[in-house]
Amino acid sequence: MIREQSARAIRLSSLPMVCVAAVVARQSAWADAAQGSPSIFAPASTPASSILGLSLFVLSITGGIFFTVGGLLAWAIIRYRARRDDDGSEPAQIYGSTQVELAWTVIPILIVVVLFLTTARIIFAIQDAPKPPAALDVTVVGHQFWWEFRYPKLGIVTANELHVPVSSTNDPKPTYLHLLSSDVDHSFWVPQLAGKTDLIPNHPNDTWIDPLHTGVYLGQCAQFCGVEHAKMLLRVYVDTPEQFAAWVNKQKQPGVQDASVAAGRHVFETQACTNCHRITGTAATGTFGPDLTHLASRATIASGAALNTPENLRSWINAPDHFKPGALMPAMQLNDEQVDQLVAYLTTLH
Ligand code: HEC
Ligand SMILES: [Cu+2]
Repeated sequence: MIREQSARAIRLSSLPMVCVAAVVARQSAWADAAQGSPSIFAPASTPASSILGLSLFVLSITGGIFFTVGGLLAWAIIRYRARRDDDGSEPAQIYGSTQVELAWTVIPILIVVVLFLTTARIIFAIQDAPKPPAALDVTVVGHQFWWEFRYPKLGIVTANELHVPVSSTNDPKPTYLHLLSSDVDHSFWVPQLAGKTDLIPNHPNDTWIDPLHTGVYLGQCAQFCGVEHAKMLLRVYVDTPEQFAAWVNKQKQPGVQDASVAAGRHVFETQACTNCHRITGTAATGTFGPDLTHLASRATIASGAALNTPENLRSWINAPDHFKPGALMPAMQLNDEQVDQLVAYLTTLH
């Protein structure tokens, strides 16, 4: 019975070890699947790497404390358990020990000071990083429930899918993000690129990323901002310098004018769509919803809620609630022909 109990105690006390081992094993799997898996264990940018380094440091110190305290506790429980031949008398009672009390006061204070200083050092290293002249500036505006991206120096406005150039240690090309909100609190979080930074109304925040590998990095609004908060996803495309230049060139063009879809454009321009959406080169100048000038260049619609396919566009226009119950775009009550024409038009907007 007793042997069984101690075996169980050992099994329980080794549980956290097993968890840590599992996390470490998964970590290499995550690193392989780096892209597409929004994992803090596969950093691809300096701020994210610094934060992971700090987390592992804190985890190793707190893990050390956990195993020391847990181990001593388990040892005391087993070593001094009740035995059949106990006479029931109390053990000797000892009060006050200056050494022991000093030790358990001073050591924790030192540990907290070390954790505090290393954390503060990383926070300031990220916040105060000097901005190189080659840095790209992007203004990110949080909306219920989508992201607006403005490139003030390039004259580009887009939504939900951020394009940035790849950076390297020799030739740093970081992207500096200026974070604003048009309504409530949101939080910009792409775990592989940087820590969370909130977008607060009337309180601009700044952060930066310097992605070191090309690819798509996924993220998500990390602050509850309303019913559709969970479907306020982020995609960051890290492009080669050539891909990025080509993307910039395309985004600077006004909306494609394709005569074969003039009927769809007419529906768009004569419905309330124009109050909320902008398509440069048309009468539509609304800013309440995403800029649609280059809608067809995006892989997803509605902030990652659905893939950008003609069928999904049709469902979206008929009933935005189908993908995003509570989305702030109304169902427009158009007939099938109008929706078909609209979808045909929207799919030409490369
Ligand atoms: C009252 C304002 C409003 C009106 C009117 C409106 N929309 Fe929207 N639209 C929005 C908002 C807000 C979103 C973003 C929803 C989200 O992702 O949560 C949106 C998203 C979209 C998207 C997805 C864009 C993207 O990049 O993800 C498309 C396409 C779209 N609207 C088309 C239309 C069309 C076509 C009409 C007219 C038939 C229309 N909208 C009318 C507000 C509006
Ligand atoms: Cu949000």
